[in-house]
Amino acid sequence: MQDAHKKIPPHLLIALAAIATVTFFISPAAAQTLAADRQYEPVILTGKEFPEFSNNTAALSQLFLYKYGGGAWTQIPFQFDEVEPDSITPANSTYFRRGDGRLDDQDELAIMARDAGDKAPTNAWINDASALTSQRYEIELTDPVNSNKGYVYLFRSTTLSVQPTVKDYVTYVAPPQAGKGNDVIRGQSYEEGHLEQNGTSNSLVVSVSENGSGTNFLDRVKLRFQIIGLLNFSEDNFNLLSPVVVRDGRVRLIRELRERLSAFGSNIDFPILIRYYGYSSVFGTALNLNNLPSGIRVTLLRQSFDFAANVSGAKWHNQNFTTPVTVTGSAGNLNTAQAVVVAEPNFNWYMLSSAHGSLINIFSLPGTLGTSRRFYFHDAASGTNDNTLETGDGKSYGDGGFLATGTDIKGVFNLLVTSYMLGKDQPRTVGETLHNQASKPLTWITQSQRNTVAVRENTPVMPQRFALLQNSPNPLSPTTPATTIRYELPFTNHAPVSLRIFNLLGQNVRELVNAVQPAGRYEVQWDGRHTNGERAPAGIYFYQLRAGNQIATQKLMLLNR
Ligand SMILES: [Ca+2]
Ligand SMILES: [Ca+2]
Ligand SMILES: [Ca+2]
Repeated sequence: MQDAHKKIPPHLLIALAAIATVTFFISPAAAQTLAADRQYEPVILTGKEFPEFSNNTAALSQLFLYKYGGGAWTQIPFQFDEVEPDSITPANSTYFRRGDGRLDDQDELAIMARDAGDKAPTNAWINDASALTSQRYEIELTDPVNSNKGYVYLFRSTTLSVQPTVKDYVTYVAPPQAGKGNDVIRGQSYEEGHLEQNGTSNSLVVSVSENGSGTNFLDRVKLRFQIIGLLNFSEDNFNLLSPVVVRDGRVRLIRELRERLSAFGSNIDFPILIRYYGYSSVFGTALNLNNLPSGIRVTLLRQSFDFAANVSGAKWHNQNFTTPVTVTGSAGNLNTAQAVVVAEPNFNWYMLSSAHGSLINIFSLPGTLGTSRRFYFHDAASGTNDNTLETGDGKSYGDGGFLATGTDIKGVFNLLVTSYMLGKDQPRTVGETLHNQASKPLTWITQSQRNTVAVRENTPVMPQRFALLQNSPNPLSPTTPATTIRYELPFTNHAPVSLRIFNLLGQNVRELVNAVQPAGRYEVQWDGRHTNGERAPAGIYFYQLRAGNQIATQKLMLLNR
C-alpha cells in the first residue's frame, strides 16, 4: 500500500486502495481461513500478472476463474475491466473507453477474497477439453496478518461460458432519466441512492438479510469547498458536466461522475470515481488544484457523512479514543486530540454504529493537503462547524469525515475513502480490524501451470505395445472443441515423451506433451490451435509421438474453424 500511494495514475491508486482496504472481523476462534477473514475484501490483479495470456494473446471471453475444494472445481464470480491508457496523461487512463476485448497488462481482473479455495493438485484440471490444452494460472493469495492462504485458478478455454448460477455481487438500477445522477446501486449488504443533479449519495440502507434495518439512515455525503476564505460551496453547488457512466460487472460496479463547480465565472471541474463492491465502496477523486483560474485560492476541503435523524443513539468512533461519542443531534464536536489524522501512507478510520446499520470508513490523506488536516465531526440540530452551509435535512447527526484547510491549497490530490456497509451496532473491533487489514493488504503470487502430463487412464492392464492411435473425432469440425489423441507406452522412458503437431511443411504447430511418463495408456487433447492460441488453418496435420528411440506418426484433418 505504501508503494501504491506513491504512484500517480489515480485509477490505479484507487484500485490498490480497494484491495488494501478491507473487511469485517470474524471472532478469532471462527476465523480460520483467508476467505472468512477477508470475506469483504476485493482483490484486483492486472493483466501483467498473467504474461502468457496478456499482450493480445487471450481474448477476455476465453478466460474463466475457478476455485478448487473437496476434489471439485467451482466457477467463481470474476470480471475483467479493460483500462484504456492515455499515453500523454497516464492519470487520465480510463475504464470507459472501448477496449479491444483482449487481455492487456493494464486491464484489471476483479474477484472477492471470500471466493478463494484450496490449492489444487498439479494435474487436477477442470473438465474441459479446451482448457486442458492451455496453460492456467494459479493465483496464491496470502494474508500477511495470519499467513492464511487461498487459491483461485485462471483457465483459458474457447468453449466454456460463465455459468448463470455465478453470483452477481452488485447491480445497477438506472435513474428515471438516462444519464442523471439519481441512480441506485445495490450491493450484497446495502442499497445506495443519489442526488439527481450530481450523483452524490443521499441515502443508504443496510439490508435486513445482512442484519440492517432496511431503512435509510444517511442524509448526505457532504463535499465542501471554500474559496478565498469567503465563498462556500457544498454538494448542492455541483452539477454533472456529462452523463453518469457506469460499468456494471459481477464483482464490482464502476461509476464515474464528472462534476463542475462554477465560481467567479470560471469552472472547477473534477472527476469522482466510485467502485462499488458487494459490501464496500471506494470513493476517489483526483483534485488538481494547480491550474485554477487566477484569483481562486482554495482554503477548505471537506468530505463527510451526515446521517439522518433516525441514527439518534448511535455510537461514533475513530482511532483516537475508545469511549464512543453517542450521537444525539446535540453532542457537539471532537477535541483536538480526538481529531488528529495521520498522513498518507497510513490510514485513518471512523465508524458509525446505529440500529439501522453500520458504516465504517477508512481513508488516507496526503500530508501536503493544505496546512492543517483533521477529523471533522459535528453533531447538532443545525449548522456546521466549518462555516459552510448545512444541506439536506438541515441538521447534523454524527456528521463525520475529514477536513483540510490552508490559505492556498495547491497540488494534485487523490482522495480516497473506502466505506463498509455492515449490519447494525457493529463493535469498535470491526473498525480496528478493518484498519489493520487495510494496513496489511493481501499479497499474491501468480504462477503459470501446464498440464504437460497427459491424462493417464486408470486401467490395471498395462499396454503391451508402443502405439499412437487415430485421433477422435477426425476430422475435427468447427463445432467440436477439441480432438482426443490416445497413445500407449509399454515401459517407462527416462527421457521425456513428446507429442507434437506438425503441418504439411513439417513446421511445428503445437507441442502437446513433453514430460517423463510412466508406462500406461494416455490421452491428450488438441483444440486446433497454435502454441500462441491462434487457430490453425484448415487442412491436413500430422501428430508424432516420440518415446526413447520409438517414433509413431498419424494424420489428422482440421476443418475450417
Ligand atoms: Ca484490453
Ligand atoms: Ca452486476
Ligand atoms: Ca443533515
